[in-house]
Amino acid sequence: MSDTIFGKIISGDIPTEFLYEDEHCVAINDIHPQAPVHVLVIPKKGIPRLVDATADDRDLLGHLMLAAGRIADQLGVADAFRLIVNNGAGAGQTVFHLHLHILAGKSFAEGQM
Ligand code: IU
Repeated sequence: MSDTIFGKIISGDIPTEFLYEDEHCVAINDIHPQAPVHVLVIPKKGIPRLVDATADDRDLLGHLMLAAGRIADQLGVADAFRLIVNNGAGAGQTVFHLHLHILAGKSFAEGQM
């Protein structure tokens, strides 16, 4: 667990609806959606940034990717979604508990980030 808003969501201190939950991660709607579908996939383990993950986290990182695909499928956007990890404040990371953004439901123009 981490002492961040996501740690508190996962521990239940801040009650939040989970769109998905398994042994290793949860998914929630982003509070400030940047697209019609904007879901965060959050590991229960509180790794601050992607670069803080170690070889011990290899299975967990794979699990998160697979979970993101399943969640996108559940949400009906499996054919067109974007998966983003912001690593570090300079890249726009604001919550220092690793998470994947699933973005979908709008057109992502070719070549644009
Ligand atoms: P970032 O990659 O650290 O920038 O993403 C953090 C996201 O968490 C961002 O999109 C926020 O809108 C979102 N979020 C949230 O869903 N609920 C919250 O209580 C807080 C942030 I604080």
